[in-house]
Amino acid sequence: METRPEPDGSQRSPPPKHVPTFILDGHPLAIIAHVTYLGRTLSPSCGNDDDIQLFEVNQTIPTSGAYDLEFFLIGQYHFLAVANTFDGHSTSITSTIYVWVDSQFIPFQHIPTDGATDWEMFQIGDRYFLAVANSQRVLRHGPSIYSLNSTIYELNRLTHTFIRFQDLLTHSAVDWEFFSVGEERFLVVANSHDGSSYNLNSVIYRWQGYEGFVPVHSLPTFGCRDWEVFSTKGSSYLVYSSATSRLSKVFRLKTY
Ligand SMILES: [Ca+2]
Ligand SMILES: [Ca+2]
Repeated sequence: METRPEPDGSQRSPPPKHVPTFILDGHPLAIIAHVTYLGRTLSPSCGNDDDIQLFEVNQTIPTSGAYDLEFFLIGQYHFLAVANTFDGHSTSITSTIYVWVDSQFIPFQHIPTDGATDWEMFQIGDRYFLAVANSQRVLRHGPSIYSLNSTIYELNRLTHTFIRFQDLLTHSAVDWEFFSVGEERFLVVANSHDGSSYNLNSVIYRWQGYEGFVPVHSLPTFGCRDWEVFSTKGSSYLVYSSATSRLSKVFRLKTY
């Protein structure tokens, strides 16, 4: 469904603050919930939010409890992956990857997910991957299942689709973070809940080529919600936030 702009060509209300914007075809683009806004720029070299004059509704995208939007570029193609969590009845629904064509996002692929909360796109060499965090499967009868697979997909260049690459058992996964230390590639998952406890290990997986991602570290976390990696000169750090505890932890990565 498409929402046309006002007759004067604009909506004078800007999107809320702290919304990530992207530059696409020279336009700033903001995506909020299920609406994409296309902005006009004040200066041709639009590099930051201050240069954006106003946004107008460009498109609406049907979503179901969208928890996360992942915007990424592969070659010349711009993609948007939406993590649909819940449609009011079930968490076992599809999440959709869109591709940008003629100033619109059009569906590229629908992927079955279970309470999807996060998409993480990453590249290893010339291979492109998308990992989904599946948080829970709501059952019609009985308690929800929190320990279930989250899946890594790889873009297949022949079929032009994302194909299942690897399943990893997670416990109400709510975030994936991909990072590199030197030549090594890692994924860390935020395991938040297993149905009875929030006191869980979050797991770091190392890329081992043919074997895919192999668990190498378990980090004790409580109600882990988000992982973020940052580096200073010579050191890399992993920090996680907790939604249930008063402390969040910073881990220093030791490399030998
Ligand atoms: Ca994401
Ligand atoms: Ca994160």
